Amino acid sequence: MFHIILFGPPGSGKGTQSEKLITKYGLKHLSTGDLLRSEISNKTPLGIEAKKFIDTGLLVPDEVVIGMISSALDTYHDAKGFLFDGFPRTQAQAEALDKLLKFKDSEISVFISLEVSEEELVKRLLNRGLTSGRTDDVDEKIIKARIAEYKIKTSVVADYYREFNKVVSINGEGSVEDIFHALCKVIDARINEPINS
Ligand code: B4P
Repeated sequence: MFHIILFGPPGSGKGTQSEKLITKYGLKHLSTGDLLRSEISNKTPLGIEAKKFIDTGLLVPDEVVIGMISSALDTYHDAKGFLFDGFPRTQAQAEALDKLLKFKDSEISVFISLEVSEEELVKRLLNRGLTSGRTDDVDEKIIKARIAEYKIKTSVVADYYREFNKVVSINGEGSVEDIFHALCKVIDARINEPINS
């Protein structure tokens, strides 16, 4: 099985590139952001709770997102691999994911980090906020809170995977097509490599 983590700050293009990558590589897309937004629009108890965090730019508690990913892994047990988008976002989530994959005799194949300047992130998210209907994209203060939360809690996740030699950084600024090609180059170089080689 081939599993990718697509990593980066809010607005770095994880969702945009994930759509293209799953089509090309036939992986199952697991976006915790999409899963949470679906819970919110269905007004489930989990969604009502998660909305309070998302609307203020904070991360949703670890146990909530780990539970969601755990059940998605069970649901899609016959997938040929997963593309994790927006997960893991804390070290606790990274450790939990490693354990869940170990149960399946599997592990993360590559961790790809999209690098984008803060100025560009704010511009992209405000721009998306004009049409997305996402409450977390319309207010610059909330966007800045999301970026701060990323710096404090999420950027350390790259250090965690760096210890296992799995991290590759990609410039996330430029055209969507150019970034996609850079991602494919990294993936193609690893996809036929035996794990731990
Ligand atoms: P997410 O849904 O993961 O979303 P995101 O970080 O906003 O965006 P992404 O990086 O996917 O950006 P996109 O491609 O869309 O998280 C939302 C919230 O959910 C979090 O703040 C948190 O509260 C909660 N949450 C989610 N997962 C969690 C977890 N694991 N633990 C705890 N809480 C969690 O791109 C953004 C914009 O840029 C788009 O408009 C796009 O068109 C544009 N764009 C993309 N690529 C571009 C390019 N190359 N050039 C110009 N524009 C580009």
